[in-house]
Amino acid sequence: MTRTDLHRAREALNSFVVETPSWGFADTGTRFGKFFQDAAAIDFGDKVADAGHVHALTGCCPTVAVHVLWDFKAGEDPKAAARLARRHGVKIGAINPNLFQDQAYKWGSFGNNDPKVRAAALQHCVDSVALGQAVGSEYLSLWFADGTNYPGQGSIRGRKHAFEESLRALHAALGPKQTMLVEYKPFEPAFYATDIADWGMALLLAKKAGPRAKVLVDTGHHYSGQNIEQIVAWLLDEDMLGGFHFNDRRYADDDLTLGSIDPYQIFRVFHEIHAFAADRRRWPKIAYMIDQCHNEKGKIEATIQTVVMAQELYAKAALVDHQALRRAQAKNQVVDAELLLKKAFFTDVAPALADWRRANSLPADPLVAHRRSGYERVAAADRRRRRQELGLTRGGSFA
Ligand code: RM4
Ligand code: MN
Ligand code: MN
Repeated sequence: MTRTDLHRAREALNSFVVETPSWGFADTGTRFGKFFQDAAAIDFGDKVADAGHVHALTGCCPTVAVHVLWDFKAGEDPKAAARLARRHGVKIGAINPNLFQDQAYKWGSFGNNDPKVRAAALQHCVDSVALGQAVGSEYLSLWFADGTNYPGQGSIRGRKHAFEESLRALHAALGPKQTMLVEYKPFEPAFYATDIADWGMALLLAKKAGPRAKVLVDTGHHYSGQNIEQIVAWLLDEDMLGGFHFNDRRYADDDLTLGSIDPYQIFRVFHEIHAFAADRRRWPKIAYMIDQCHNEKGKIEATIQTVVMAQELYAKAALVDHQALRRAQAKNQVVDAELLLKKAFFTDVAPALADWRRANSLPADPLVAHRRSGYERVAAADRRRRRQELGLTRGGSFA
């Protein structure tokens, strides 16, 4: 790395934080089964302890996203949860309402044709807004499982209108410092027509909802071959990119470790963000979040691996020479332009990461430090015992 490269990469790392998901530390699985891991988090206390441990080792994960029904018990004081998180060195980040688990949502939540179910779904979201205010969270992160499975099953336009109405009502309930993120997903669990199936639909709905509604891009929620960085560039240009859910995919919504399949894809996404910042001379406000569930890898190891990969790719993307790129683009020098991206992508940013970690009194290699720390062994022994006491010893299955 040149001196300029080192400087650029370090600057980039200084401003990069990524949020871990509480559910990524717990025993989650595939639709067909769940394989318990001794060290997996059992309750919210375990989840924030794990998130705090990841932050202590990586120095760039100060917040943890929560899923309302999985992390909060009815009647519980949310401020107590925020205090617990803080004791472990992290803050509560995005609040994710749950609009898919309850039996009432068989025919959808915001898109349901029963106004009573729509009202209950909206109320749950409004309660989640209040919860967010109580814990000082900036983001309400919305994902809807809504849609239909067969042609003719529902009115596509009718459902669109229902979404417009509820999202507008929800936007009106936001506090002045809150932003709502609208996530899209092409299919699953609805296999014929998901109500918010792509970024165009999410964009339209967010625009209609109000100025503090933005689009959330889950990297796994795209068809194979879709150009995600182009979507990102368009959303940035419209000031409508609110955040990311990071994961990687090979086929569909696989929730694999970020960069495990195609690291260049994530680099290109980061490049669009750096290029936007270079052109506009301002950094867009983006919530970088992880959305991964690991069934085979250790939860903490996979999370650390993800965070380190995100830092590496973000630092690499910071190395693109934007002036040279603009010149090459102006002269249609295709090869030179492409090579500028490739050069940055293939630069070894290890020295910059080492520097940055040293400057922040962090371990040189967070994964190695985690393995040496004994955290997992202690957590496994403690949680194995508690799981036995609670009778949580049987694996879940599909039927
Ligand atoms: C979805 C989507 C959401 C997540 C749920 C559990 O596929 O990615 O973000 O909250 O899964
Ligand atoms: Mn997601
Ligand atoms: Mn997903």
